[in-house]
Amino acid sequence: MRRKLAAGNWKMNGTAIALAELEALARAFPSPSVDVLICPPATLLHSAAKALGGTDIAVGGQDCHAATSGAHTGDISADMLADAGATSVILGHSERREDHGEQNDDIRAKARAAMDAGLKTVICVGESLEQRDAANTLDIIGGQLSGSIPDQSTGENLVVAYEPIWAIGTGKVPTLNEIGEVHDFIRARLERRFGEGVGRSVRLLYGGSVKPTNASDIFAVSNVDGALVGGASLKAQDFSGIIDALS
Ligand code: 3PY
Repeated sequence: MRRKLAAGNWKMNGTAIALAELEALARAFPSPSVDVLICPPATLLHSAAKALGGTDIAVGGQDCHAATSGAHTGDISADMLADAGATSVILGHSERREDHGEQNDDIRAKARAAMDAGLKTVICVGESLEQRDAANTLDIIGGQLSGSIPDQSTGENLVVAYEPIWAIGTGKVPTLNEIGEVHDFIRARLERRFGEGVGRSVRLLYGGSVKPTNASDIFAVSNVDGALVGGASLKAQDFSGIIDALS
């Protein structure tokens, strides 16, 4: 039985003031049956981990470097994330693939480093609108899965997030059938590569314009084990509505 997971991706939003929202979320935390993860910007990791210490809400990073240390100005290693209190890291978000030219190989190397540091990884995959319109969605997702996910993955250290690029921050959401088709495909690919035991234990999140108003319908789709939430995770009230829909 896979535990449900609600993960909030704050992206490049949030100052110390936003921590008050986190504390409100911790107070409003509606369900012990759902795992909750907040990924604030790196500047807030340490204070978020401190503010949420003793609650059931975990804290994660939004990226890490593939090396453990060294001359990489501006970068953060997986060990540093763990040192700041993170237990997870998002990798391969389409905004990083786009803004930083990250390729599947880079993401796999980062994921290896994160897993070696004891972090859980949330590896993102998703197609663009052009790719969907050209009926290439499953080919693209298949390539991202085989290229980005390391061999050492297990149900403990890997979560896969399906985020169609055209649904991120646009308010557009795929149909429930489209979500189900991709999630079933990801599950089948994981089972084929890692065997049924591991393949069935990896949690699959849907991400892209998830809100309290559409969350219940999305969570009823087969092989959807939770959500990677953008803007709605910045407001305690909205995020706890999404957590509620998972409970
Ligand atoms: C979104 O929903 O905007 C996201 O990109 C979550 O990662």
